Amino acid sequence: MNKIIAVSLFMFGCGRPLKQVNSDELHTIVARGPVASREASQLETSLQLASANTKIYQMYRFADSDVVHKILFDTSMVEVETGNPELVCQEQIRQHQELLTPFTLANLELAKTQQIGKDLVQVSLQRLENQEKVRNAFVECLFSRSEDGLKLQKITNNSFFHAPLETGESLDATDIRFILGEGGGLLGEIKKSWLARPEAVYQTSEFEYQKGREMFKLTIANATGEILEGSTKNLAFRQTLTGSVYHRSYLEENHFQQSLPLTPILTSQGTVVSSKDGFFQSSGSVQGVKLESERVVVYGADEAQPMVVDHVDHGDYGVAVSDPDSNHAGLNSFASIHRINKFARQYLSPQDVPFLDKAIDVRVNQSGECNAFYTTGRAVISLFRAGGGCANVATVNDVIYHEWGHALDDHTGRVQGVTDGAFSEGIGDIVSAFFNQDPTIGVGFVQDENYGIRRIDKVKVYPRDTGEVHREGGIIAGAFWRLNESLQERYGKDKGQDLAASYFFKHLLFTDSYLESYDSLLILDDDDNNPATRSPNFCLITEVFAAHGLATSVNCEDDAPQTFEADTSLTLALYDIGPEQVGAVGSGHGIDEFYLCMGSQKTCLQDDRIHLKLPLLSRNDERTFFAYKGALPLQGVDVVTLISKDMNGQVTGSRLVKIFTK
Ligand SMILES: [Ca+2]
Ligand SMILES: [Zn+2]
Repeated sequence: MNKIIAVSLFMFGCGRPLKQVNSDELHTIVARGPVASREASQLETSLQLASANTKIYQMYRFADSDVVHKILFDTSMVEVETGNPELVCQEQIRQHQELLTPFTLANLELAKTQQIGKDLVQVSLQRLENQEKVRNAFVECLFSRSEDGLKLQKITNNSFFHAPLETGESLDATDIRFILGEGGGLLGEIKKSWLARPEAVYQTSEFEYQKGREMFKLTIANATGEILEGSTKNLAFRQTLTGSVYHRSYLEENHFQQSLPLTPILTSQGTVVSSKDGFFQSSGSVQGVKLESERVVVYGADEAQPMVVDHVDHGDYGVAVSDPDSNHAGLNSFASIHRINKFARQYLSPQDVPFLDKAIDVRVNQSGECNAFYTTGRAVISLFRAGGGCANVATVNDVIYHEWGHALDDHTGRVQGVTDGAFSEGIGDIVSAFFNQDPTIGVGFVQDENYGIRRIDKVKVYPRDTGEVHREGGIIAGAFWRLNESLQERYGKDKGQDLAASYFFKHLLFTDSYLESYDSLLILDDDDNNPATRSPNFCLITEVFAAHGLATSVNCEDDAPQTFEADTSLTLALYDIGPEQVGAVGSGHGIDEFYLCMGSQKTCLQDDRIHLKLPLLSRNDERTFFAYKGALPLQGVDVVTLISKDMNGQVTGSRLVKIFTK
């Protein structure tokens, strides 16, 4: 009772509630550091759309605002500018001002022009507020320079600070003193300056304080007392964690350094975990890494604890770990699982397959020889040590991908589990072959030999080749490999490979036996939800599967992929406006109306009720721009059709574009 009264008295005495932040939480805020790591998070969350036929080929927006962070230009389409770079830059910023809001050129002052390398020039403009400089706030143009003049490559908008702190707390010097307690080491207010966030500009005060031997800095908005930034003053460079691994197998003369994402790093000041891109921040010295991430945990032979790799090299920009004693077996299998998981994520989401977010156990250097296996239901991959004429399997990536394919099979399908042994072997081989774009499986499995243990481009036919599971698995693996080749013949290398991989991974969601694969592919290929009409690649898919005894041959030819007049001047840029919500800017050459349709051209041009009209934004000599603000219904949509119409509502052109989240 006494205690409660004491607290109440204190609260009244103070005139306002006690702060929820305590000393440890303050330290957590500060541990996030100055806000320098914004790049990666923007790329993760920004929707972008690359389209080949516009000067602007990519734009990145800040994840939580409408403001453009980067505009990348296609220099093959940009006109050469003569004149001095500062004036050209100011003019370009003026022209793109709408995208770069909330600036006006009046708030920007020429700061620096720099030659970068032999033929790049960068012009930096400083952002001002009340005629004072906003800290670290610049807008920059990057030009390539040739004898003819300048070509704009990029406009970068670093004109505001992007504070991720959401403490909901406001503090002043009294509060900080209170939180730190008696002798807490508040060294006082050091300076006032301006900082800008996308939505506002703040006049700020910076406070320094000390904890133990370390000095810290807090930046607080004067008007609200909100903490905008906290950081240590002990300089710790943002570092990259890399590990020695193989592109494909130990047969490569040199192992290479691959960044290790999501990996616990053991330092003299505790454990930190690297980011998805392998970055980390620590002022402690690195002692090793633990091979235990959200995606994979690696165990050595007969060990109950995750493997720790402690052979550490400190470079200028980061830390490289290696495990030469075991030929990098642990690191290589760790990195291989991350790599193949990332590959599958291009086509399957963790919502579809929660397994992608689950750690799989990998046991390396297992006793026994010449094999590897996956244990169903337990998500464990066992990889044998070298012996009997075979390599250490943890250094043969194809085998790791194959085993991971079994695990994926175990966690997909209308029923979970491995329901068809031959299908599962086929899945493992297809995962390896599609990742490597090579039909040879198991390169390096036999010690020091670069031939694989099997190939999936030899035609095996159902039911002739049924029997032993690996051999029988070659029927479906061969069909998918041929599909991969045929789609590339039809659509070109990139699109063909992408479509084949997309169909393969997605069909696993509802296919339990390879005898169902053909039907599943036709469902995925369908573009009008009508099985009575042939899907765009019906004849191609049927021919491939019939050649492997998995479909009945039909004598037919698909329509040419492009059946409507294409207008390649149509472009679309998407940007985030909130969680899973996007807005759009469309443009086209000399067009009157711009429509967006979720789906393929064929569907969209047959049914104009499903068109979404984008309001006119602006027009210049070359292009007309249209903008849609408000959330587009894009969830689950992977293609949209851009449609231009004339004043009379007649379609003048269309273009199919693919949407992907980066
Ligand atoms: Ca159909
Ligand atoms: Zn297998």
